Amino acid sequence: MFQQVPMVEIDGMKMVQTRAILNYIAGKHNLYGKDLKERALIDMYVEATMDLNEMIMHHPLQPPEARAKHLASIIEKATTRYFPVYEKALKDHGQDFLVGNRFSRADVQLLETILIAEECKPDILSKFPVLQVKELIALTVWIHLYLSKKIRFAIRSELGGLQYHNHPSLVLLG
Ligand SMILES: N[C@@H](CCC(=O)N[C@@H](CS)C(=O)NCC(=O)O)C(=O)O
Repeated sequence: MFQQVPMVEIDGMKMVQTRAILNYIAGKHNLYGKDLKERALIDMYVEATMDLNEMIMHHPLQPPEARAKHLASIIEKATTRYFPVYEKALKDHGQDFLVGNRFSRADVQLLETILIAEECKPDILSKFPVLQVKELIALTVWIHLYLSKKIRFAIRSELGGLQYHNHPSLVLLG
């Protein structure tokens, strides 16, 4: 539509715009809260993780002399602004999932952000024990889902063979 990727063919549509795609998949698979308030909270959590993702994605585009400062700023924001919110939310309500005591789009996005942030600093979760456990559980479930033949096939066929089939968000397509 706008001559851009990502583009996902799904349910007879050619969808573009990352957020539109992810919102559709989340709605379709019941991962977007039970009411408008849960959806709003999920959106807030998701948008915040995307803010951090964007900072990380822009890192390689920084001029060499600015990279160390930029990386320090990413780590500082991750550990003082973003991760404490998720750690506290999970700790306070004592549930396994961020919103409504059930798996949602916010949990998927948080896992993706944690994995990307760990590429910047492998021990970035060292002060976040609840997030460490959450990551471990999510990865176990994800690997289990991914290794199931049915899911791998579904992802490949829906994405027409694109190489994105091992992305955490896309495992949900199965
Ligand atoms: N807002 C869009 C941005 C998509 C975008 O910037 N795609 C880039 C690749 S990551 C692209 O297709 N660039 C080629 C172009 O704009 O001509 C989204 O979230 O999907």
